[in-house]
Amino acid sequence: MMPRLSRPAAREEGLLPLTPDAAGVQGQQSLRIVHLGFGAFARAHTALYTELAELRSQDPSQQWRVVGVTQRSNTVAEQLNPQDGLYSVVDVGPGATGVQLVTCVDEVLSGPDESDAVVALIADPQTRIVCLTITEKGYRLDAAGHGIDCADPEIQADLAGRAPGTAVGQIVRGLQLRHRRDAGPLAVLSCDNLPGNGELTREAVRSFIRALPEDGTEELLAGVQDSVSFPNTMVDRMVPQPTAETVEQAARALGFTDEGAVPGEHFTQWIIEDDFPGGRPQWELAGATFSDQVRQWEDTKLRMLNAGHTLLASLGLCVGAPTINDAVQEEAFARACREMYRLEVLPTLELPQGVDGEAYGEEVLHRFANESLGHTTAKVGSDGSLKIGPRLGETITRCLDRGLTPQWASLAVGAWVHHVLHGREEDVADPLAEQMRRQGLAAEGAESSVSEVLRVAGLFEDLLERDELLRVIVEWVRILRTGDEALRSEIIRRSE
Ligand code: CS2
Repeated sequence: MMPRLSRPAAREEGLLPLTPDAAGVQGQQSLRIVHLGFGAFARAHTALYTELAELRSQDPSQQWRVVGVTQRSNTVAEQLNPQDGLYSVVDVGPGATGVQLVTCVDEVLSGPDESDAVVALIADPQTRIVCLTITEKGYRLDAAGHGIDCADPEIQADLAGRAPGTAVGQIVRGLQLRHRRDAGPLAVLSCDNLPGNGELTREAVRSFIRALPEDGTEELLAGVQDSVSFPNTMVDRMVPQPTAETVEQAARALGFTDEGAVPGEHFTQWIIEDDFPGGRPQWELAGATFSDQVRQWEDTKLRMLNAGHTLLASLGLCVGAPTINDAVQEEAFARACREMYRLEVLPTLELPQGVDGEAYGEEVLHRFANESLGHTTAKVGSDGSLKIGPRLGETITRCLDRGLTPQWASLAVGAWVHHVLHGREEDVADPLAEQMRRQGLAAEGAESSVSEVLRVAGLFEDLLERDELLRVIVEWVRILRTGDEALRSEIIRRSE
């Protein structure tokens, strides 16, 4: 039996960087990042950047530490806490460079059970950044995306004053306490795949504060305005769920059992707006880019990579392809993705300076074909009701505005609708799955059925008035109903 990873054991093996004391550094200031939604992505991306930045930093006056917070289950806390916060990231596929031990995490709190401790940490003056990777649904935004959804029972319960269970509730309670204590400035850094993620998070926080029943909300809003920043960011790395194989690979490299090991493709990118009033790690030393073109980067990544992911995952789910790699190996599906990029996304997208759109698309397709990654269509295709709007909405709107029929983006929507209506029930992972299927199937005729699913999901409401969009989505759904082969040959026919 291999011993479990822990700080004393890793120190003995020489796997840990020297502590400041041991390195002879006096009076170092320890600063903290509280990371809400400490799942596999956060560990293989954001926390890894902090680790590498700290290892390469030449500034001995500061040390950055991370406390992770889980949103739903305790699994990550159970994996990491017995290992004193240590875990490793396993590089997977072409270009892979091995296994990196991450040592900058102090502990993982369980958001649902320890929310008072989470609030206290957010309010602590040593905390300078609250990072979020809570996925699209974690924000609990209203359908228009202009703030939190006050009809959400969890938000209502948080507003009424319980120990907060939602991420936005925890942030606001933390800010309230910070404000009372005058604990100094803070950056709230959303790292989720939403366009304008910083602005959306600011609006979520502000709308939550405005909805609070107590006094003092005006003052708190002014405090947030003065001392809290919400930088926009674009994050990119494909991180599948860890498997037994990940744990084995980590064990081979470390000589320890690491139950918290996470896999990630070799490619990684992070573009950030530089607005951190309480300071930040030198993430640029780990390869992050500080830029004032974050919006272009976010749009490019969402509308190319994430939209392609959604297209391939939906098609893959319809034909029973288990992974993204399996889906992109199908000639028809790879063609559909290329055509969507070439005809619908690139002509309507403002690229960041110096980026070649066609080459970007080819690189993305190459990354999708990473056969060691095992990124499942089930995972990528989950939560479609929340992912489709940010990934495909802009492309569809802009094409329609120019009189172009976005048939490839509509294929992504059609395949998703088909899966929602006719996939095996247990395979449709979406908070609205049951409602979308029930109401979709109750509607009479293909057209009403499709528009009912989209209506329940709150997708493309105003666009559906334009017959063209509904027509082309319904056309694909009809083809999907006739079978996989008909689908493949229709895609090939239309792309020739
Ligand atoms: C994926 C993303 O699961 C999904 O929805 O599209 O997690 C994707 O892998 C990352 O955004 C890549 O940076």
